[in-house]
Amino acid sequence: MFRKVLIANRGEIARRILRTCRRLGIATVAVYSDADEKALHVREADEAVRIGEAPVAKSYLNIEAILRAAEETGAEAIHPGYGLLSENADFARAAMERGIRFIGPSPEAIAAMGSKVAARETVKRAGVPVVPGSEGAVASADEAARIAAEIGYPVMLKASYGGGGIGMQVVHSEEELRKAFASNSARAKAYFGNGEMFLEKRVQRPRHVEIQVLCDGHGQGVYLWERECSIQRRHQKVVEEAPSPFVDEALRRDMGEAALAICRAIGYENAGTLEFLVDEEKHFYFLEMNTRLQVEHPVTEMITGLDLVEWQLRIAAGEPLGFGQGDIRRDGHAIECRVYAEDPEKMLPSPGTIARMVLPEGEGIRNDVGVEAGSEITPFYDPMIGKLIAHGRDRAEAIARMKQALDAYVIEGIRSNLPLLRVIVASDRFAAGDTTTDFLESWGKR
Ligand code: MV4
Repeated sequence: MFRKVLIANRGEIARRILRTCRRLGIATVAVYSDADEKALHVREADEAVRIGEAPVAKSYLNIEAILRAAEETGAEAIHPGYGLLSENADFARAAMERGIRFIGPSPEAIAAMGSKVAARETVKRAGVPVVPGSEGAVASADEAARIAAEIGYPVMLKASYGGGGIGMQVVHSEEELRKAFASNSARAKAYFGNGEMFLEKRVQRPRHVEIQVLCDGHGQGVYLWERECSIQRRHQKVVEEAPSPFVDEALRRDMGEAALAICRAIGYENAGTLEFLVDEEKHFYFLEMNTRLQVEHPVTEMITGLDLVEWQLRIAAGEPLGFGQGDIRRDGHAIECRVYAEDPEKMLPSPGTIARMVLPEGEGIRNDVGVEAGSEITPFYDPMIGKLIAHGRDRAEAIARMKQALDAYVIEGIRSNLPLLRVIVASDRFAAGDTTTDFLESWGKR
């Protein structure tokens, strides 16, 4: 196992990684920008290195500054967390070339899934269903119109390197498609440096179900069941849970086997997540793969009893999993609510200083937070304050515990989405598990 690990991230996830390192007796190096000089993750790490100014481009995305910090402190490995450089194949390769282990998959595996067009073709070849659509990239509006006529409207126009809904649009007619093609491609090019586009048939009332996997470097892989992430707003997940109330044993097994087939096809190593759309008839279609730890990983940890960061570290250090699919537990039910510093109606960031903060406690309650009273939420970074996770013996108990915890949660000095979370968790539709993608459409439009 590693003796010292550098954490190339900030906020709650930097603290989450620190916690496991400490438990395993691994020394930690934090990195920080000028805006994070007094941040909790900096205070808690054994060492901390300043890597630049507040904007992420000048600090948390500065590959050279981070690699230098690792070399100067003698860190043997880098954990990238999520976001930032976590899915940057160049960063993973640069670390490797300088003799530093990247805690994640190979640069080739990251790149194979970085392009959604390439990922679709790889996944098809592995025998896993994708949503019917274009073969490869669509080069022009004319070609898009031809393919859309074949698959039938409505279609989804998507950007190969897109994310957060950028470059993505539902299209109902050829006229709309011709207009949408150039603008979405240009937007994707501006945001992600690549305007490559593709088409899919639109799936009606889909659910977003994702499979967590762990694959070691010795050919062993397991799936850690699914997470239901259909409650999103503007392509930002708000509430996640495990298991999914919509997934039965047969679907769970089929999706798990499909996830592992994809991992085998690309020689995947470390923790990863396969995202799928599931339609009303319980057909599933591969969407994309996240080649990193995800924000919502705690719900999987709560039902399996596994520490995903620990297994990321062990796999990166070359250890075998040492257990198989039959050893994976699935105990009870877990729900996560993302608490954001934002205006609950407009859902726009609400920066400022947290005057008072009281985290709920109790049986089955977990808080992963990056801030405390006195912390400033700056406009430089993601406005997530923290994640509240509730576990229960069944879904009803998890909901009851989450409701109580949300009522006890106090944040003063800035606005938060706590009122929205309370409404969701107390709703009849949530109780019924009726959590399709249109769940939050009405909220905020009142
Ligand atoms: C779709 C879709 C319907 N049909 N693809 C993809 C990225 C994710 N952020 C939203 N995506 C969707 N892709 C096809 N072919 C609908 C969505 C979608 C969605 C999916 C799951 C949960 C919430 C959603 C909210 C809006 C759109």
